[in-house]
Amino acid sequence: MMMRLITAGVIALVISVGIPLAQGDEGKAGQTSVALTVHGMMCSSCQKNVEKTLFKLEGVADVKVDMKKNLVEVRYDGRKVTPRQMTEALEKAGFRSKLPNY
Ligand SMILES: [Cu+2]
Repeated sequence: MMMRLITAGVIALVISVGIPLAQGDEGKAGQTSVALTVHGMMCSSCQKNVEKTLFKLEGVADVKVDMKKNLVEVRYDGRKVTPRQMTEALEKAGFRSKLPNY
């Protein structure tokens, strides 16, 4: 189980579209991003619900929703939260969601 979580985290890191962090950029240390696939967003209220759900997780710094593509890009602190925790929170809120390449 733990191994699975770590593997998922590593994969998400590899796939993440984050710009390489400049060394010494302390405020953003540990930050990376992941693009989750999220289904079931039909209107701006769904979109807000997705944003709210993700921002409730500690370590989530930014959420960008592309409803047409069913994509949600999340910038987060990888030391505090994992993409899997994000998809689990979204599932609980009623949105079918997937990690990249799952
Ligand atoms: Cu809606």
